[in-house]
Amino acid sequence: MKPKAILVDVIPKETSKQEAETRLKELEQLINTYGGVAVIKIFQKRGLPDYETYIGKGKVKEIIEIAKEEDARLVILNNIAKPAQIYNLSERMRKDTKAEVWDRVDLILNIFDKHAKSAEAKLQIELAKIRHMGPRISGMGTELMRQEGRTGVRSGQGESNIEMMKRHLRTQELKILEKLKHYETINEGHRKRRQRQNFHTAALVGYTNAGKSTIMQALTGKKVYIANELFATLDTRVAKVYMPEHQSELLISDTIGFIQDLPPSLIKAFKSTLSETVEADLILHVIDASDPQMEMKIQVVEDILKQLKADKKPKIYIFNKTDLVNLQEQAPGEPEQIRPIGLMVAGKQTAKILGWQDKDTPHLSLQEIKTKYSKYTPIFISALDKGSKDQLKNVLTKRLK
Ligand SMILES: Nc1nc2c(ncn2[C@@H]2O[C@H](COP(=O)(O)OP(=O)(O)OP(=O)(O)O)[C@@H](O)[C@H]2O)c(=O)[nH]1
Ligand SMILES: [Mg+2]
Repeated sequence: MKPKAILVDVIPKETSKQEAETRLKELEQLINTYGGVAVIKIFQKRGLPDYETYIGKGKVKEIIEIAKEEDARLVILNNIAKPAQIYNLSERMRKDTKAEVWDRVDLILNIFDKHAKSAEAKLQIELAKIRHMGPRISGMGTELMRQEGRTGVRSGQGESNIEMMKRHLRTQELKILEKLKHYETINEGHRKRRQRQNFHTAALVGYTNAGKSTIMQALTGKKVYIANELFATLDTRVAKVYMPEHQSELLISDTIGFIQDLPPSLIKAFKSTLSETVEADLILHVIDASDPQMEMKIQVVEDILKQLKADKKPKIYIFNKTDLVNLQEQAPGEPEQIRPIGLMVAGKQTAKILGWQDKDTPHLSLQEIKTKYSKYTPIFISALDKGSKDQLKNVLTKRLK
């Protein structure tokens, strides 16, 4: 049976209704990807999270009641909480319910854990878990968390135990880093060889589920895993496509997708997987044009590229899934019409179901998008369409000159 989950999001007071709904919708997709099912979605508007339990006291009581009623096994907090806050909340839940408490990063890490196939991906996840969960990853941590979680009480003995645990985790971390070095050396070797062969390289990046792997397959013919779920891809694949004008092969890499609210430590843990992106000559930023949150997601991806120090590279913006949107050009002389991207056919249906106000969504016309992102040679494709391969190759040929 799928574990039942209660989804909770603590959001700043000024968050719009649409943003709040989309955040919870994304969290629901994440729990589905994990294999669970959301029984209720709750948000709480607060200036600051509760010091002890992240969620305010009243809400905690409410959640306990729901968890009992629904026999929920998981409470997922859509935020990044401190280990002590998760511990305190877990203790409250444990008294009356069977529910475990995870924050957003715990959930993402558990999805990674389930999907990871390569030894390299598994090591990176282990590293991220140590960094995020700290003492929570092993049962050993429970008593220590109790000590740390008790506000204001810190015995000398407790302190030294915590130090001991931290040392232990640090040793584990170094062991994994050592093993990961081995993969980095191999990857580095591959990259050097390609450089010697004078191959150009392009890296597909983008928010998770934007269609990166579909584009990879369309361009190169290489069979890759494609699915309507978040984090379908967790490692990096490289395949080539012949570029007649350059009389050489272009190497395309497809990698893990990005998502909002990722702690930098998690991105750092995936350094070895993401090195293909960092080293590429050209970045292909894939964007789901049918997504109402398109612009926010572009920003998330740009921020992560910055953290990876890959933001200054030449880029192409690939607006994908245009089959789901209505994209006619404005005929000359016609009055300006709103042709919104980011809240199109699919977006409008979703908006209706969720009862969003249209005014919440910033509308951008096709022309506005072309102007705004002109630096990045924006192209508009549907990766499912046979013609997309030639469209992409044309743009690549132009940009690689
Ligand atoms: N309608 C439509 N669906 C698309 C298009 N491109 C991809 N999809 C679908 O979108 C979903 C996600 O595609 P993927 O290629 O797996 O996306 P991704 O960016 O690799 O996602 P992750 O690896 O999970 O980060 C799949 O169900 C695809 O079939 C498109 O142009 N139009
Ligand atoms: Mg993928």
